[in-house]
Amino acid sequence: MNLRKPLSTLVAVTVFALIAAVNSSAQAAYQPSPENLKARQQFQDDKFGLFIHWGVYSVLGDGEWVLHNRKLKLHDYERLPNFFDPEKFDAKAWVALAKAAGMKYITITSRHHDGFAMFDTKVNDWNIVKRTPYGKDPLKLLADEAQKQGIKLFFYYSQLDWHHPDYYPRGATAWENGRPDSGNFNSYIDDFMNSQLRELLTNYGPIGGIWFDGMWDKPNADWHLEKTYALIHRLQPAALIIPNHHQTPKPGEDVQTFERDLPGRNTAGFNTTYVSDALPLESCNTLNGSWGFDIGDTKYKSPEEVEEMLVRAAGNNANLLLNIGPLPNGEIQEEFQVRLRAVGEWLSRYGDTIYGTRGGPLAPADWGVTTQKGNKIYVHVLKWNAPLLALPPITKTISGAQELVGGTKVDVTQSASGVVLKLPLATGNETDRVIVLSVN
Ligand code: JFZ
Repeated sequence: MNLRKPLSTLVAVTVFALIAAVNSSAQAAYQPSPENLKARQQFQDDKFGLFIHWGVYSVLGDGEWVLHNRKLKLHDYERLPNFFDPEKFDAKAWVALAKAAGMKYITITSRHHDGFAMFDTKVNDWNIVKRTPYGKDPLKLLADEAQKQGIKLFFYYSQLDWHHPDYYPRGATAWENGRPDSGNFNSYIDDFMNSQLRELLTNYGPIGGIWFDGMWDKPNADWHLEKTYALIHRLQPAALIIPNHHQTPKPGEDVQTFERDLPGRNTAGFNTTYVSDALPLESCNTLNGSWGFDIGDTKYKSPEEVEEMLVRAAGNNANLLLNIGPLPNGEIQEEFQVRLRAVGEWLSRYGDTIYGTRGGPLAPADWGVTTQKGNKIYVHVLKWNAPLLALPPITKTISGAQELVGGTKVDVTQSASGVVLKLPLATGNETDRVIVLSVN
């Protein structure tokens, strides 16, 4: 080293080297555990989950944002738990419905932006056990039942809180709701939120993971993510962290999720176009137009629309997390049940081409998508009515092609310029015509 360099340069160089070292170790600090990596594979194999938005807001039948949308005072909103009494809630029936729909996991709101815990938290009394006539912990009942019926349970957890005084300084969605204009955000995260997370990761058996939402309310705040993520991974190494922050994944996160969108598409306008090639992907959407129960929302998607969403998600190498908002009395309305069961019936015939697959060799297109598993490529023809389908080249050699349903042989020609399939005639209005290619 040139000792004649001024001391200031030396110091600057040393400080720079130190910062670089600390930075790179922060990036490299998260090494997913073997359990976690295994859980990621399983998550990708599972492909289809049930999203549930359910809270005291359900009583008003005006969605989970009603507190904010109607600019209510907390003092008034706090009356709601007094008449939240889901006497018809039946954990066994909910889990059985998810299974009948062909879903492999459930992600339920442990608390939404109103901060109201739908579980037995000891950290404060803004929760279902303390404040409602129901007085029980539905998440515990659901966790036990999920365990029994062999389906995974994830907890949605809102980091954004419209009710807690320490959620301060407040974020983009703030309004004058009667909270004091002071509070300790560090305490909100470290003492309050992390204590609740500790409860969720300790008292409910093995859980699938935590689905975070709300960071977008204060995008520049320090959310102490490393600390929170480390806590979760320490308590349950296999639990997956799934953040709905609409940004590039950060260290410690295990799944990249896209809200009302296929990965990278950003038709919703608030997602990122960046798609991780390392993390499992998930796309969430609603069965009607709403997350929480909305009494005026009759925009139900048909089973065929849901099937197409699921197929397109799989072709994009992503899971589909499909939402329903149960009624305040704990029932799941008939319109949802009928549609979910129909999708499950369809999956009993088409599931092989979805579960356990990964995105196929061809880029998703308007005509359809491909999925793959072992030595099979599944060509999902969604929108194509002509007799010949010309596809881009596939590197693997195709040794045979047949229809999934019925097994009829399909004529296929493969050359350096592409693959041409002679499609069977469409018989009516099937959502998805699947051609199975055997490759080696
Ligand atoms: C969020 C929640 O606010 C919503 O209630 C629901 O739980 C959904 C799954 O997730 O939705 C968002 C979040 C952020 C934006 C839009 C919808 N955003 O930043 O535009």
